[in-house]
Amino acid sequence: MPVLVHRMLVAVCIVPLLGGAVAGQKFVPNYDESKVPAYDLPDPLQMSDGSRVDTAEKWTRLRRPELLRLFEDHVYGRAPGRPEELSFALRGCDDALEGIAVRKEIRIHVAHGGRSLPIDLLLYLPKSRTKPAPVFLGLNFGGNHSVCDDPGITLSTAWMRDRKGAGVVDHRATEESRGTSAGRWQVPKLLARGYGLATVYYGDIDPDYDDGFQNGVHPLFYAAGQTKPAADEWGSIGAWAWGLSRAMDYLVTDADVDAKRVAVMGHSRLGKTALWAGAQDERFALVISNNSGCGGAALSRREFGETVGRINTSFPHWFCGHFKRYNDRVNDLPVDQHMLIALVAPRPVYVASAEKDLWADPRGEFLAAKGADPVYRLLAADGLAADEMPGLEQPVTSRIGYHIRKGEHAVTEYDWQRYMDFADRHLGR
Ligand code: GTR
Repeated sequence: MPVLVHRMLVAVCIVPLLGGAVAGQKFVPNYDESKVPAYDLPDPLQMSDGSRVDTAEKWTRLRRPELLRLFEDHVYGRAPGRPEELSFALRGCDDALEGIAVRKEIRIHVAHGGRSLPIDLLLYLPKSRTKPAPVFLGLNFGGNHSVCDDPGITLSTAWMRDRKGAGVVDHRATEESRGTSAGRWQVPKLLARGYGLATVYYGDIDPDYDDGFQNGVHPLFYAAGQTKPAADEWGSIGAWAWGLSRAMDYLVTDADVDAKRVAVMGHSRLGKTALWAGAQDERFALVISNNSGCGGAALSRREFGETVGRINTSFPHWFCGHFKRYNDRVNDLPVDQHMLIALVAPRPVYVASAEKDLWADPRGEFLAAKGADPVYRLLAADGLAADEMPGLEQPVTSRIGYHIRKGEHAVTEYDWQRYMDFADRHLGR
């Protein structure tokens, strides 16, 4: 039934530039709902051989693995599992933030194939906790020291994108960059509600630029003579998601963390990453996509705002080589992003949009959440309790959660309050 609902509309005229990959032509995003092309969404409850998935058992044994393979083969690429060597060194454990927090810094040491990579995890826990704390885990854009105004956090020395007003000079963080993303993380508010925060700078796992996969984690796993990932192997989003699982490998060893209540959260490209990590790694008890858009929570087939063709052109390193096949024929993709959300089922998942973030296609994010509903109904008898897109700041808090807030592409305190409410409700306090 919901598939029919999505058999949306109907545009007589489809602008030829929508795919964005026509050489030499400027990409013009479509922001007109009446120009969204007609499309059929693939059915998450139909196997590739055409048979129906009508039991939870068939979903878990056959369809879920099939869908994971399809996303690996066509979208994010296949990632390796745990590396040959994985160890954790506690580099600091101190009271912080005027006594409301314990701050730990952990170096995750990853080694494989004779090469190694350090990944630095920052963990805040509520000082007042009386038992292991539930934790939000997310990758950050600006270095661990950017998430909170805390002089005790080690300043990242890794390469970073130059970001205006973020205290980054010649691709390196300076003291001025401390706390520049504090509004995006709301650490004191999280602690006050009893949650911890675990975070890793995403560039520790793979620096976010297209260098042909010579730096970051990819080379650790090259076979003899291999110089870049094969067309069905991981790009950067696959690598960042892999890094989230390594952070989880640490969290399950920390007795101060309630590892059964770890929520993985991410914004934008890191929201795409959080969804892919949560889809694959069932240790994440809850998954949150904040304004993740194309290649995240938004339906690719709508070609509203950013498109597959456009994202593969601007960011050729994010997805696997095979994803580029679909630049101009998105309807041939064997999956769409509602199926990625469905892979989180039956665990709670939250999709958040922002009114002015049209590039990320808020309606496409809502429709993808809705498209995952039949899988949740089959497994959990609860899905998305909304047939229509809700109004601004009217959160839907069923097992698939959704809101659209006022404002721009960002993570705000409003978003965090909803995520904490959602975690309180679905993970228990
Ligand atoms: C944009 C990109 C989006 C989104 C965003 C971000 O440039 O087109 O897909 O990922 O970056 O991560 O901030």
